[in-house]
Amino acid sequence: MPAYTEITLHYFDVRGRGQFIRGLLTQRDIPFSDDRIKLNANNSNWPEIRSNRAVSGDFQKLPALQWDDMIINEVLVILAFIQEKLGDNAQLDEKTRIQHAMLTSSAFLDLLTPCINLIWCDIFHPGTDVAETTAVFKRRLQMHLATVNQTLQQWGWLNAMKDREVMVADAVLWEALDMIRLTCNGKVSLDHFEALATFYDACPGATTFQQLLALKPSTITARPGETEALAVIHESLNSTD
Ligand SMILES: N[C@@H](CCC(=O)N[C@@H](CS)C(=O)NCC(=O)O)C(=O)O
Repeated sequence: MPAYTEITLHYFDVRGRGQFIRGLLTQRDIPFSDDRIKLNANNSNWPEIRSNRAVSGDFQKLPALQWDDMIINEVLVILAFIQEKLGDNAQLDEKTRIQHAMLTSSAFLDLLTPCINLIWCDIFHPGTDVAETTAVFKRRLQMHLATVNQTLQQWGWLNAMKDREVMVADAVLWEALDMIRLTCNGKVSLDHFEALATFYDACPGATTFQQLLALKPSTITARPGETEALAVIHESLNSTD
């Protein structure tokens, strides 16, 4: 990657859909400006920030990644772009490249995004039964975790991971597992998912990811009252088997 590249990540000052980008760029020693956008108490400053496309990009959502004169929206597109720019695609054969892309997509869409949606559920879906939504979330999450666990074993992910740099898929999967831990307060355990449990502990990026979070502790989402919303979710999980 040329040394003169100027990179800015515009994202809210939360973990959400952006922390894994911060984690990956940090782990890979890529200098970037971490534009952490602070929302006020009721998020009322967002419309003005949103309308500034130099920050929010063509799709007026975050994250938006500024890479020299280009601004990129859409997490999966941003991640594919970074993977290419870091030169990682060139390190992987075609089959492995596709595996990385599939794992990135599934970790983001099937594991991480549902945590965010659950935390926001009663705001985005007024009148929703949070306990029932949480029970459905838990069942589906456990199914996805079992699938990803089996797939990592089949692909020999843990062994392959030792011989290469930390890549996009690792960063997203690690963040998804950590977000699940916080969202579920330990009620969805990795104990039965050996490959995932080993990955979570032994991923070579884990120390960097944890250090970054310790340095700048953040809520998972920008939902007002996230702590209280999580307490309701945890209580709901306590009453499911
Ligand atoms: N499809 C987009 C979704 C991005 C998204 O929903 N971002 C949220 C923050 S995590 C956002 O910008 N919300 C404000 C809004 O939708 O107005 C992606 O994958 O990047």
